[in-house]
Amino acid sequence: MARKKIALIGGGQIGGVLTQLIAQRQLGDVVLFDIVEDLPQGKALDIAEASRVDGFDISVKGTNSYKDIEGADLVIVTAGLPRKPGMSRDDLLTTNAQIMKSVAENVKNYAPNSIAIIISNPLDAMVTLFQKVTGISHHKVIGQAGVLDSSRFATFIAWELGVSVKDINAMVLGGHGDTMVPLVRYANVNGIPAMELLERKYGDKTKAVEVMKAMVERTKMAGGEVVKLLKTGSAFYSPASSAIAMAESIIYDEKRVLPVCAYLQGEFGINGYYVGVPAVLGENGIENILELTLDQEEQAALDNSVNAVRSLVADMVRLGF
Ligand code: TXD
Repeated sequence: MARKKIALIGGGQIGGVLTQLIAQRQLGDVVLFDIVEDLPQGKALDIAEASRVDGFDISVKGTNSYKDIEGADLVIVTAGLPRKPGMSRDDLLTTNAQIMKSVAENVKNYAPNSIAIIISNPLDAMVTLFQKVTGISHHKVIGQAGVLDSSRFATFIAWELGVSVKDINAMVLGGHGDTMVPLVRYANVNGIPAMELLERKYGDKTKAVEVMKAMVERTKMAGGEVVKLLKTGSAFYSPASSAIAMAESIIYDEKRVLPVCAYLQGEFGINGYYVGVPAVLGENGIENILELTLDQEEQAALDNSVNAVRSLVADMVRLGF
């Protein structure tokens, strides 16, 4: 099998970790692009020099020239500013839309047949813009948010119940903002509803609901919690790992069911917007969107989240993008 070519646009914090993870897992040859001179070359050299110790023989190239991404099979975009303490993701809109537009124009030129995973914030708007500018089919332009938000939710549940996080299934739907929708009713430990285990732990339904509510709130604010601690940027290890899970499912055609930012055409009653939903990821990108029954409260929360995405996209259009 020919080795895949993976282009990473943005050689900052997430781009660097992505490069290392791809190298260690030998997912494909990496081209790391950034506009900052020498930065991607320096990171690529540093990571390549670990090849003997880590035992990988893929090529890792840093570049400031878009020509080097030519023919990439997979493109992962992290270009754009991260949040500083006190900022919301939406505060990044104007700056990052400008960056995303130029990234998309170049991907359109050099890698129009690629599948793209977008990570830059504000996520839902950036995916929308990237797809619009490149014209790449919707099912091949996918946003990363849900895998991370769900992993955060699962981590908190595992800590609370004192069980391995490997046995937690928990999903977060909706936009990648404060209105995201952690699905409590479907959260489980190897099939056992998380709420049932919480009720048994506390012997009290009200207390169990209160504890779950706190975990839901922490999940929604988890990005901000990290920003506040780091002070100079936002989370980067976990977003990189999350994008790698998506990339692996695509490259190895695993058909994993992952919550991703996908373009909806009527699913969940939503039409014409990119929103976080469970999807099957395989060699063709998004191969299926899995709909599930939501109760009234869950559907209302999802609708509220979609409204936030809608107004973000409207703001972006108003700004001329
Ligand atoms: O789950 C998620 N989707 C996210 C998204 C979780 C955490 C952070 N998320 C967002 O990813 C964050 O808000 C940012 O918008 C992106 C990238 O975060 P990162 O932490 O990697 O930011 P850095 O370290 O500032 O890196 C961004 C790089 C930096 O090296 C810039 O020089 C580069 O982007 N950059 C560009 N690259 C290419 N082309 C252009 N025009 C460009 N402009 C800046």
